[in-house]
Amino acid sequence: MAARRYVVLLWLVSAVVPSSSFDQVPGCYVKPCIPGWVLYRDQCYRVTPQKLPFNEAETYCQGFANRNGKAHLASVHDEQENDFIVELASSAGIAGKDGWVWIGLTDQIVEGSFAWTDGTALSYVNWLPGAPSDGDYTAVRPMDKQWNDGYGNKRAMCKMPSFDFKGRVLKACIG
Ligand SMILES: [Ca+2]
Repeated sequence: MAARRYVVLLWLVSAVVPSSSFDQVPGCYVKPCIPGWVLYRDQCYRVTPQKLPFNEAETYCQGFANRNGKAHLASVHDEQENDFIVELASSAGIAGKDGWVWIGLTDQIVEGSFAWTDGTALSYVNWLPGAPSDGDYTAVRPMDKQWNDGYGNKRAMCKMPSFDFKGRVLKACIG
């Protein structure tokens, strides 16, 4: 039993977090999010430290995963989740009229048909007046909480299931 638990721990450590993250924050973590990610409802969120093109940001997010699923650019499903994302982006220093953060909404596959990169249903939008126009990728601006479509390099909001999503409790130790 103990041996099996050890194997699970090793798997979790190797699968969930890049070693560099563990190197920075030694200790044991018992649900719900890996270090640097913030829990909201049953999901964990993190703003990328670097500015990236939309599709590279999606790939970056997908580098984080646990047994409940992998991260994607964040989908946003209601005003409360939008408010949470805005607050997290603001706390990461994204502010002002030029302060935007990618979320996972794109119409790059079928022009005019927006879809979330995590495959969840499009149930809520918060476009700026006049948006979307001719961009393929969506960002939210904390200043007014609204969305616009565009291009370029931006910091991005990643979202992944928490460890105890579906009632599971997992533990990872480092250092
Ligand atoms: Ca488009």
